Amino acid sequence: MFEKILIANRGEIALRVLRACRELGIRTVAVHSEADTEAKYVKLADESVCIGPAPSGLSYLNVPAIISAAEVTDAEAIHPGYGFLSENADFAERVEQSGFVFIGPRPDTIRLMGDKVSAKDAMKAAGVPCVPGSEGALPDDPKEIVKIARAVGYPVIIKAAGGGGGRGMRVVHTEAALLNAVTTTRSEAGAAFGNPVVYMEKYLENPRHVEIQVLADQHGNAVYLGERDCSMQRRHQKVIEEAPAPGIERRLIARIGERCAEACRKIGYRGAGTFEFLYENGEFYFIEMNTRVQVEHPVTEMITGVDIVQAQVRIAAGEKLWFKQRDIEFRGHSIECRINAEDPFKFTPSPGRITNWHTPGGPGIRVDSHVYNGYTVPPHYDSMIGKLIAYGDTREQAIRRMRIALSEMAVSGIKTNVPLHQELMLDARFIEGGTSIHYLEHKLADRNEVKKA
Ligand code: MV4
Repeated sequence: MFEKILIANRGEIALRVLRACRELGIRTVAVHSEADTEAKYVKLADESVCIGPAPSGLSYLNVPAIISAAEVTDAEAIHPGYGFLSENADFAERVEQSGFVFIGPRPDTIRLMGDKVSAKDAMKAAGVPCVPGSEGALPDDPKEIVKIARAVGYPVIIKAAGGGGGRGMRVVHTEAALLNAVTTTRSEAGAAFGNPVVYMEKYLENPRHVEIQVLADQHGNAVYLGERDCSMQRRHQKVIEEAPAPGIERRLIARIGERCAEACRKIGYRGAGTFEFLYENGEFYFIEMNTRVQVEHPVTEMITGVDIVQAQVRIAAGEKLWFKQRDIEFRGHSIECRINAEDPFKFTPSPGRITNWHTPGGPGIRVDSHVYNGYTVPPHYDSMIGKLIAYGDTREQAIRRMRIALSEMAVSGIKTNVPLHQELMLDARFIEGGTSIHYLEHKLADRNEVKKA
């Protein structure tokens, strides 16, 4: 096992990784920007290194500074967390070339999944069901593009190979709009990602976002840890996640999960990963794979008892998976509310000093947050300041516990989205379960209509 790990991230995930290392008896190095000097995980880490000024481009994305910090502290491995450099294949390569272990997949795998066309090709070849669409990239010939769209059937969606997470896509409803949409998406993609390659899919009008968590070691073993439903989102930012996904048959999850695990074995995947699917009319359609630990990993930990971050570290250290698929039991239900420093109605960021921070507790409640009384939320980064996670024997119990937890939560000095979560935990359609990816945005639009009227 490693003796020392450098954590190349900030906020709640830096603290989460630190705690995983502590339990494994590994010393930690925190790297931080000038804006995060007072952060809790910086104080708790065995060592810390300031890697630059507040803007993330100069600090958390500063590759030479991070590698140097690993060198001067004699760390053996680097955990990238999520966001920042976590899915940057060039960073992973630089880490390994400098003699450190990158806690994540091999750089080639990250590169393969970063290109959404090659990711889909690889998964299709490995037996994962995908959204019907173009065979790989769209050709230049307009006649060919029209032909492909006719075969797929309208509406279609044009996506950038270099995009993902909702960036660089355009829905097309008619042949008349097709070629303009392709041209525009291509040039936007070229400017934004330096890659003008686009592909086409059938546009699914009302799907759910259901993703499968996997773990794979470096010895050819892979398991799936079930699914998460992340359909409750606004502008591609998830707001609530839960596991299991309401109303989906366990047999179907087992079938898709096994396909994902088998795909990991086939491509020699290493570490934790997430297969993102759209789920509509009882069918799963793969869209993208994430090669990092995800924000919402705790709901899976709660229902499986597997510590995903510790697993990432142990796998990176070369351990064989210490359990088999049949050892994994899915028990109970878990819901996560992302707590953001933002206006609960207008969604504008609300950084500043937290003058009172009181977190809930009790049976089945977990709070993953780096925040404390007197902490100042810097304006430079993502507005998420923590996650409230509830567990129950049933979904109903998890919701009841979440309602109580939200009512106990006290935050002063900044605005948070806690009132939005309170509203959602009482929302009839949420309580029923199984809402689509469009539900929250429609609800918020209706809420604004009521306000105007
Ligand atoms: C789609 C889709 C409908 N049909 N692909 C958006 C994020 C990116 N990961 C893929 N996205 C979508 N791809 C097809 N063929 C709808 C979306 C989508 C979406 C997906 C997941 C969660 C929220 C979403 C919000 C809007 C659109």
